[in-house]
Amino acid sequence: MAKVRRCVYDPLAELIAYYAEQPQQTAAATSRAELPVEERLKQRIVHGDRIGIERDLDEALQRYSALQIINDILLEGMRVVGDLFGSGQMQLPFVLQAAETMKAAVAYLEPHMERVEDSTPKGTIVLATVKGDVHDIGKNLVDIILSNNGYRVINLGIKVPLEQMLQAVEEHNADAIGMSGLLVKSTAVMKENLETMEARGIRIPVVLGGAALNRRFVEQDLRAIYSGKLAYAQDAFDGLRFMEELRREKHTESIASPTSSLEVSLQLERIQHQRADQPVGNVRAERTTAGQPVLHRVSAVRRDVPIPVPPFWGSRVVEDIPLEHVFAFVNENALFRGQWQFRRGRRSEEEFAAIIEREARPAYNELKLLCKRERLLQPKVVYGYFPCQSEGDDLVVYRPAGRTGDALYEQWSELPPSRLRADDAALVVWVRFRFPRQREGKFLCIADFFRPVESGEFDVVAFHVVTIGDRATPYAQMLFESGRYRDYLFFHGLSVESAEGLAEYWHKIVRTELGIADRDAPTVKELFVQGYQGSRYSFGYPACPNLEDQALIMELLRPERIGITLTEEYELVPEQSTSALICHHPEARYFSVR
Ligand code: B1M
Repeated sequence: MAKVRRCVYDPLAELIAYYAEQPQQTAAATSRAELPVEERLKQRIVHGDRIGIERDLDEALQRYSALQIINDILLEGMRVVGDLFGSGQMQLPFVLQAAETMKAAVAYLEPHMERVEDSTPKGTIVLATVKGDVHDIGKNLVDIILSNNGYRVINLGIKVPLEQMLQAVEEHNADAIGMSGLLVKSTAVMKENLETMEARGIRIPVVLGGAALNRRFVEQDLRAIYSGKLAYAQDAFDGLRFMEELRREKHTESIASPTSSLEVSLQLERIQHQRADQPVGNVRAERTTAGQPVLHRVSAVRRDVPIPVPPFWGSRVVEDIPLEHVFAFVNENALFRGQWQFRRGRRSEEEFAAIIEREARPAYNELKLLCKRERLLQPKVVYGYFPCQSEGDDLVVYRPAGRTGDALYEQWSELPPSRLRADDAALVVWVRFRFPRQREGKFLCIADFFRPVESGEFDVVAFHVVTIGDRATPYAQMLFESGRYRDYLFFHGLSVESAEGLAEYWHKIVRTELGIADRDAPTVKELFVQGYQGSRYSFGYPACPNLEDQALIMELLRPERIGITLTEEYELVPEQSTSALICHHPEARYFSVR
């Protein structure tokens, strides 16, 4: 039988294959020492091993210029890293470790790059989180990947108005703008920015990314309004591919179609929509302003379920919350896979679980200790229980008639800690929420989960705003700025998931205080999939998408008391904060209004 012989030796392919087999292992120093210096340096990049790299760099400097070392050796290593990441064989934390090594190597070589052209970057991008948005991490990951792959990144930070971006483009003669954002609001800001640029005849290439963005919106809606090159980037490596393509185009001076070839894969935020089976709603008769009767379909949600008694009315602040209680409610799946981006790829469940235990869990345990010791996370909650009634699709929240101003932001001792009836207390309307209703399926609306005004009874609604405090953001920023990229990803991820964990934990406290926690599932994991009575709805999510209603929660709870403010685009600051309306009704579940 003829032997299959490999006749082409491709060192890059060999290197990829080698690391694919053992991506996270540090090569034994002895065997590495025997390799030619070029291979040694590449290995160091791929393994993220920078201890003693200066020796190898000095040796390489005897044969190559600093620029040759960067372009032909180190960047080659980063290319392997990119390929391993792209094929699912390397996890993001290791990519960042490689980037850290790259940064350290470039910093060491910098004094050797004397000629101006030596330090010429492959291209320049102005990068920013758009106006009103405080989300940093997505953009910073793009910064790390680009700047350690030979590009110059002018990172303008968060809440950046378009004018500032354009000014930076001019000042730095940039080749592209990258805009990032967390919320749907930010996608509207991106659209506005593109419209303004189009109107002014600016055609600089733009790349957009962020959680609430999707490829269809960018490639269909936004491309229609902007005639410059425009691309959607699902992750930081898509940002890199965009810049590489731009560079290629620039070099060949060919005019590529804006719809061409960026190999970005579509990631749409997939919301679990309930199946629109048979309409199961009831019909509600209403009148138009002209007095004409109209029929609205409403849900068949029961309106006579028992109303729990809250432990107090009004609101209070809680600051002495042990971190262990919060950590117990951190969703590890969201942390490891969502934030730290450990991917299973083509591995078996068992192999993936082993990676998590070996690489993620020790880092998690260490980080928890650090956060406790240094008090980096300081959980705080403001929450309260309020009398309420539904009125059509509205939820009306009441206050005691005699309370106004600062007196609203304490416990309302004049109200009895019992169920309230219309003639029990002098209540007046304080805040009114208007919720959207499903136009198909069950015709649900959050207001349906509360006693209607006609019942003469007051229901109880809880609200909370939680934060893990104001030390996390500057600490994360410090890690990023000092090039500790892996630590940055880990710490930032834990900080935001701790905010979510705190919300989950506090929801449990509320259920306990309302006396409905006996319906809780036995494990925390099951609580993450609503294994309890009632629901925690956050504005901006699919059942109550109106983010502006954040302002009404601010009015009800005044979360400034725990250091939280709202941006002009209704984002909470610090970013590791979240708010919710908590509802006790047994039929209240997550749903989506389209
Ligand atoms: Co919430 N959240 N959240 N949240 N959260 C989203 C963003 C949401 C889409 C969920 C949903 O509706 N299904 C939704 C926004 C929808 C909307 O705007 N209406 C939402 C909402 C509503 C909210 C709150 C408003 C809820 C509330 O409290 N009422 C609130 C707002 C927070 C605030 O105001 N400060 C809130 C809070 C939170 C937590 C704090 C609990 C937590 C952390 C948030 C944070 O990171 N700051 C959280 C989380 C975890 C999420 C999801 C689940 C994940 C976001 C995340 O951290 N991703 C998110 C839903 C989702 O995305 N599945 C959701 C990890 C991060 C590394 O990725 O920044 O997207 P990201 O960056 C990625 C890519 O997007 C890309 O590369 C990066 C690396 O892969 N990328 C670029 C980003 N920018 C790029 C630029 C580029 C190229 C690539 O070139 C320029």
